[in-house]
Amino acid sequence: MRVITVSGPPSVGKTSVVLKTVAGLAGRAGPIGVVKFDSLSTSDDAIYAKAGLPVVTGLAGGLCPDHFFVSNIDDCLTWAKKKELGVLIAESAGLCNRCSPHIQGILGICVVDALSGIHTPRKIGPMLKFADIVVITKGDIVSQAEREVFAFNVQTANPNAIVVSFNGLTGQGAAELGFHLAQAPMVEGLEGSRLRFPMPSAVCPYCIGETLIGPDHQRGNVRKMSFGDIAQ
Ligand SMILES: Nc1nc2c(ncn2[C@@H]2O[C@H](COP(=O)(O)OP(=O)(O)OP(=O)(O)O)[C@@H](O)[C@H]2O)c(=O)[nH]1
Ligand SMILES: [Zn+2]
Ligand SMILES: [Zn+2]
Repeated sequence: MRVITVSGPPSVGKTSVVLKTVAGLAGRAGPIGVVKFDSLSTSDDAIYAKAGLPVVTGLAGGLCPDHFFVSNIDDCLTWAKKKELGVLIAESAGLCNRCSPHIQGILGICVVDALSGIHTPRKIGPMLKFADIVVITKGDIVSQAEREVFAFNVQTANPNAIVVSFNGLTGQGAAELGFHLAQAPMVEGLEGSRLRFPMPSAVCPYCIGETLIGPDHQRGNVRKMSFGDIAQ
């Protein structure tokens, strides 16, 4: 089975990119299914189901969606095998710019939109830096100059990435992305595979339920800001 991770900030066009690309594959890589990871809620499952794709949803709740992803992705492969899928696409909304779902030996795609501002590519972190392919959507609603600077900044943040411009409304770019998807590496399971980036554990008092503010309540993994020459 081929496994592909598609990550990116909310509403950049991940689902649109997946649906347009999959439609162009016309079964070349076997039946395709999707697992959608999000934090609190999603309606993507209904959209994928309407397109005839088997889909399962994982909501991370209080956890970082990428930590939740890596704790569950192997079970998703088991599900996909039972469904006899040829391709499993894992769509995850990257809400935490410190983490990333990309796994060694698995095709990793990061979707960003050109609307998000030309400095965004270097703010996104490992989700973009460690992707094999960076897809840029919504180029249709920015100027030519912004499109070019944005693409340049993406390539600077991740010099090894294949950068694909994609229009999620028309499907322009789907043939190019489909070509790469159809060649994604085959994997049997992920037991023993490694993430490309060690995710920060970030267990601070507020991660474990603290709500009170002030130094008496900030024990453990707390990092304080520096205010230059103004003593605190
Ligand atoms: N103009 C324009 N709109 C786009 C493009 N790609 C996607 N959209 C629109 O952007 C909105 C969000 O698209 P989705 O595909 O749902 O985005 P997503 O990243 O899957 O969203 P979440 O999974 O909810 O985080 C929709 O209204 C799409 O029609 C594009 O290239 N150009
Ligand atoms: Zn989506
Ligand atoms: Zn995280």
